[in-house]
Amino acid sequence: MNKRSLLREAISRGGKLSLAAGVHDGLSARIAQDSGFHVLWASGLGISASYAVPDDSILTMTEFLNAARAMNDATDLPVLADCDTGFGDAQNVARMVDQYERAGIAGVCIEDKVFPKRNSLGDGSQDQETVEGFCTKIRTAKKAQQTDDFVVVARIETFIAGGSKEDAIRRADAYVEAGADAVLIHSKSRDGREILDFGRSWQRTDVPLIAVPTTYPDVDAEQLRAAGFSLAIYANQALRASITAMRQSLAHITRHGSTSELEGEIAELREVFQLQS
Ligand code: SPV
Ligand code: MG
Repeated sequence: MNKRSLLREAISRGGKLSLAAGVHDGLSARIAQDSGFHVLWASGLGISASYAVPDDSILTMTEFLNAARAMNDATDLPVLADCDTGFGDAQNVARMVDQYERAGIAGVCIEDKVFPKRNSLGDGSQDQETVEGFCTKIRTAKKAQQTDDFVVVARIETFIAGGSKEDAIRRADAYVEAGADAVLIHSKSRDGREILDFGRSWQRTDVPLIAVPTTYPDVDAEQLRAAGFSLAIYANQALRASITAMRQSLAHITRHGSTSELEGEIAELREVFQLQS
């Protein structure tokens, strides 16, 4: 099965929940594959963090694409690439689809914010794209794709913007009508109730539904599945785990002036070589 079909299969609804890992390079992609994930999320936050720049439309499309390509080349898993706003207007979306599809990326996700976007979980507010403006982007993306099974995910930022469930449902229906293959409903609520409520209320049970359980960690996979979600994206846990591990190990060296006690705690070189092979 090609990777586009693998992604379609992973996100398809039918009572199961697939898991995506947010990764930022080939190495993290391989570790996600070894850990049993079904899909790789080429995280804009993760890739931006790997350059130590904000996730605020700072990197270019080419920089994001190169990172997604490294993940794709390093694994057998399908990559769903976080493409922010599509890196500009509808014209940018057309080129983005052309380039990502040529690179073998299985699908792209675009979000209904205006360019330049800011990370959804930060403090600042951000204008949402008009429904019609975003539908134009989706129609453009679907027209630009060359293979039938390339996946275009529409991401709704209504809850991030403080909007209502009714607005989110209206947008979901419009985006599907415009051709979106799946809907990602984002939220930064602490309890995840608005997400579960959306999942239970949205009538289009034939369209894949995706959640990003970052700020509501107490909502587990089973609750998401029962509410109708077919993919959960654990978008930044690998990145955050690596930051903690690097900080602890490097601080140990400057504190102790030796690695003798650290050796047992960090990956052996043999494991590094194995991940590279
Ligand atoms: C990302 O991983 O870049 C995402 C998810 O888009 S979030 O950071 O929650 O916006
Ligand atoms: Mg992102």
